[in-house]
Amino acid sequence: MARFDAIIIGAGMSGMFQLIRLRELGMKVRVFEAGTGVGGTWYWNRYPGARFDSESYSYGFSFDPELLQEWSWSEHFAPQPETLRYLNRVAEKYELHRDIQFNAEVKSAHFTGEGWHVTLADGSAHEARFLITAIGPLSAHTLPRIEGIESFRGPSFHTARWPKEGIDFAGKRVAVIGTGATGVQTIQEVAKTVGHLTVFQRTPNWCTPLHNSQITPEQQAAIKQGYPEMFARCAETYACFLHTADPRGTFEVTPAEREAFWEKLYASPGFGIWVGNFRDSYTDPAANAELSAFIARKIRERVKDPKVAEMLIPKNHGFGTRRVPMETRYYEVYNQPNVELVDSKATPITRITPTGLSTTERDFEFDIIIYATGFDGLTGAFDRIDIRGRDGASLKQAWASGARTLVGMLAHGFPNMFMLLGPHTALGNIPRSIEYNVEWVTALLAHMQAHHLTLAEARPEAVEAWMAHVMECSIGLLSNDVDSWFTGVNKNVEGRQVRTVARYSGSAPGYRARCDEIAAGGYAELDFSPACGSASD
Ligand code: NA7
Repeated sequence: MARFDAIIIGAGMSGMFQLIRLRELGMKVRVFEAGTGVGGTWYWNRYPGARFDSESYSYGFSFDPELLQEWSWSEHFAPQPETLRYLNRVAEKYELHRDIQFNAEVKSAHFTGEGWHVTLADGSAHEARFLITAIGPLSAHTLPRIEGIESFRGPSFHTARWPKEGIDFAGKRVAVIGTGATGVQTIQEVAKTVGHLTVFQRTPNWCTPLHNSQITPEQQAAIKQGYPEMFARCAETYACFLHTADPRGTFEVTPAEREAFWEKLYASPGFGIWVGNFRDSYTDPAANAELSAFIARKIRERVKDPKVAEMLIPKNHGFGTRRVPMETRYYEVYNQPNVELVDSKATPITRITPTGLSTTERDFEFDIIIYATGFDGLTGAFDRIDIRGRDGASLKQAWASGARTLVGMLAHGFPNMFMLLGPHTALGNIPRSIEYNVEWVTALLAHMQAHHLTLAEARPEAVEAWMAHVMECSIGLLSNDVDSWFTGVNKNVEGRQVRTVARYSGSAPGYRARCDEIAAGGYAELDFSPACGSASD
């Protein structure tokens, strides 16, 4: 059996950066990665049209100034192949491959009393004192629970399991099921070459324009010069984006000013219209209704058939209360004569057949079926590994009615397990949170090394306090009343039918302040063994 100081599960951005930092602590580390390459989300999600919705330069790693100057993003919102190339460049620069085992799916991780015993799908066993999960908040993809799904004779796949060789849609009859951020990116790209496209939409989403463009040489120079200021700005904003809420309330300005502000945001690149809007947009129902009405008008202007336009306008949730898909000529797709929109709420899919699918209303024939049906968010990737802590307690059972963590990185009963991007960390512009979480875990491990501590575990009362804070942050959010991965709902997964406070919705600066306080206070929220202040201290 192979023994390491630390095992990291996952070679996405968090696993990669954690490996770099643990090497600096002199640790012997092994990363287990189910895929055949690094990149995580950007390795798996290779569907056509996959790209950033955050500005490329705000999304890359910030820890290596040399790399920032070396790498030139080609577009303001980079496409997936470019991001994967970037992450491969990082891996190459730091020679990460020598500590990563690919094709290595972790099946179980059991706490032994001294550390973690990890088994892989190939049956091999490995041990380490520390277990670091770098498995991503949106990585456990889910297929719909529809009868006959195995029976379809043509190619069919989930967007997160896209065939590496790619797919030619020319002249093909294609179905896309799902209209979340992924479905929207897929649909607008597939529609360019498809023979006939049928979109199955169960719930419409409020989508707004991305306004992507190439980065000019002048912009490139300014970006490279301005990195320190740009990352400093990301560190100050609510969700680490370049955009942050406008301090004004919706009704503090005149209707004309409001309209002009929204027009400006609608015409500007990126998430500004979502996260840079009036401060009360997602807490005041009246403010949200005004904003939603503005976006609805835009949809009606862009979709020629009024009946189709109405189908595309959400009626049961307001703008921004779910993740806003960013689009490029998405609504215009529905003006194409070879594109049909089917309302899967009114006429649900009843079965997948060998040649297509059936709804309650009619039968469809397809050459290709694409499932853009999303992920078991936040805790799904944890559930798929048999994780057992002290006394054999299962993490899945412990979290059956909702995850319980300390700052999203530790769980009581699971000593020496540290979660990067676990539930209840600040999300938003995710790499910014990844870098913070990795540095925090690294500092904790350095503290343990310095004080000869072998085990660390969140104290139950510290978990209680953090969970109370997580609940408190969520009070008054309109998104609480909407089904989505934000509220822990996935109708395709057993036990995920009821809304919970699944994520941390406080500000990223607030989150970091709390984590910094824990570190500065000598980690009083954690139990250590041997205890702090013992003979070995
Ligand atoms: P999402 O946002 O969870 O979207 C999944 C979509 O799939 C959504 O439209 C679902 O409809 C639809 N869906 C799921 N099951 C079915 C069935 N059985 N029938 C019809 N439609 C179905 O996942 P994405 O991958 O788009 O985005 C996830 C995140 O990745 C995103 O937030 C970004 O941060 C990146 P529903 O809305 O549940 O009615």
